Amino acid sequence: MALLIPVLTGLLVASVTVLRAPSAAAAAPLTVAQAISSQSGTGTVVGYIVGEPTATDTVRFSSFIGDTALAIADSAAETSTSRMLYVQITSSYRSAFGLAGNPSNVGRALTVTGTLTAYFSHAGLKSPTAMTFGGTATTSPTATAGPTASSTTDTYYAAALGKSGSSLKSALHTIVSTGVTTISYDAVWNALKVTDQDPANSANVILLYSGISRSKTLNGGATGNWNREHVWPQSHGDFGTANGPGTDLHHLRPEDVTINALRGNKDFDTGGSAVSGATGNYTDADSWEPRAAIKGDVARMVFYMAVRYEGGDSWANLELNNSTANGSNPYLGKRSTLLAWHTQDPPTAAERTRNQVIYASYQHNRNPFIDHPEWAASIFG
Ligand SMILES: [Ca+2]
Ligand SMILES: [Ca+2]
Repeated sequence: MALLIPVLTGLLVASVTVLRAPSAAAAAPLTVAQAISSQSGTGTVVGYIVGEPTATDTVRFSSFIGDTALAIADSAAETSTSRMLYVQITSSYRSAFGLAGNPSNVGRALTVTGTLTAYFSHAGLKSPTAMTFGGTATTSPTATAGPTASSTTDTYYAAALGKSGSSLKSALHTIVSTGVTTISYDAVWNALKVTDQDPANSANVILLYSGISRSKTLNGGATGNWNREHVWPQSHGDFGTANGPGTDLHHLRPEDVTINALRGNKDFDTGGSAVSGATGNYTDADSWEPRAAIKGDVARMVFYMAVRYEGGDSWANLELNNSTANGSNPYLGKRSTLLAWHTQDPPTAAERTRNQVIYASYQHNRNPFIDHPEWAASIFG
């Protein structure tokens, strides 16, 4: 029995470590204290919302007057402004995070990514690129899916950390193109049954645009079936379905046959008429607007494609541009709209889990823009 105790203690420690891992997966979050002491570059910070800063040394803890700034701290009970980080709330985040409109947000955990720089002449974070409630992923699927600790993704991205712009893109291209396993187009069917399984019903997959849960067994080409949607259309670069971009799980998703055909090879942009059978999606002659919950997912999928495929192999150099008339050119638009969608709809735990499953079980490469949302603006902004 005496021998068992250290073993059990060891197991407990190991369990705790595994459960903690997902919370650190996104971008090695900083504490508020760390963010206050390293006011440079971009970073992801986790803290508790404590109030609304109105001046360098003044924070309101109630009776809020605006939606443009937050004070966060490592303790939800913090009252000293010297231990708070002042966070700018830009327009797209105000309705959800502003305290005048949402006073009950006080006390909630916040994960925010942005530029670590003075705000109100105080340690701050400005120009956020992602803001979510909670300390990032806390669900268990990623805990069992494999290594997602920050140390692991930091190792994966080691050659990219600290870079920006074209040098960041170049480093990421090498990282996501090295040691990759490609799968056949036929193997994509079974892979999607795993990567896109309905978390509430293991017999079903979730269809990307329509959001419908449908039986895994209804894969095929008939009306009422689901098939393999290429979020980066095959014709934009003419890559077909040989092992490569046409079978890359990072942008392949299940979709209803009819809805898939309606999307066709359109570029992405806002506007158009509501799509029958896919609530929240809109389309017109030259563009497709996905529903709100997947706008960011779509953006990050095509960001990945533009970095993964650079023309140095047998495939076209895929690139984003601001056109919605790309036809069969190896380009996809509209870059500015996709960047806005990426900001509006930051990565969720489910999206991170999908990335991890592709990495661990299929392709052995990752989508960097799910792990490091702040890299999108640096490369495509
Ligand atoms: Ca989403
Ligand atoms: Ca490219």
